[in-house]
Amino acid sequence: MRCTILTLFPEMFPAILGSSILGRAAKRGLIVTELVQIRDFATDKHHRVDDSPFGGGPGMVLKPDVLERAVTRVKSEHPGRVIWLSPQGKPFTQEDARRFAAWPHLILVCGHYEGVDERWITQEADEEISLGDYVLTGGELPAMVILDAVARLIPGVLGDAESAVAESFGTGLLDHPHYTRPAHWQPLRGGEARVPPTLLSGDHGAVAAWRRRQALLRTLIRRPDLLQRVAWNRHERRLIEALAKDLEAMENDQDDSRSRETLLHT
Ligand code: 4GS
Repeated sequence: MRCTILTLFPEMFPAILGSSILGRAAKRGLIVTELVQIRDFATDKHHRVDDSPFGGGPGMVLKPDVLERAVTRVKSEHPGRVIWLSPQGKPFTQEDARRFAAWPHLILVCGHYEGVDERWITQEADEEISLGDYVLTGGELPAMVILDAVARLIPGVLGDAESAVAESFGTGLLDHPHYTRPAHWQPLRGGEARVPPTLLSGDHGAVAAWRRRQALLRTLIRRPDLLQRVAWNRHERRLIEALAKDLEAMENDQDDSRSRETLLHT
């Protein structure tokens, strides 16, 4: 897979692209990343990439013609789809990561200042994507996040041990809790320290069932919105409804001093 990133700050990328799993994927040729300096496509002698907004007001706006020239050069070498990163875009999800992983060439364009001339988005961007409801200083971190989420879905990028982790959000649920040695840990500050006994039982069926229930419970409590997105089978639907009923009963029981999250450790 090829990914081209258009940015005013290409020096922000090498540490991320060259380290860990992304670095290994690049060395193996599984992903090819190209950084393009937007400023190289300015035509005036001061290499201006931005200008003041029509209508007045503070801040600067990226010039549409400069980005157009940059994207045209990139596409002339390898046709691809253009993603503009901004808080006005569609919130990025794992489903988008799966979609982008199937494209041969992903072109990510990082904004700065107040943004870009809206006509460029209309003319040149195939999609506008947001990393979340907060304001960053530039689109570089969102581009790195998207590339990271996409790269790990490309066959061969993850090793076997890492692939197991791909299961968690792939199911549409939050991950279940994890525990490791020591089985008996005495935290200096006190508090919950027990490993759920099922995980120590050696009963693989019981462990799988416990994890599934925990993942469902956590999702119900923390992110019920996620449950709407997936087409559950009849068995799963019944399990979700039973757990939701348990939760509701706990909430209605005034004498039950346990928090809902306590269910997660039983
Ligand atoms: C995001 C975001 C962002 C918006 C870039 C203000 C500089 C900044 N980009 N998801 N101008 N959230 N961009 O905050 O994608």
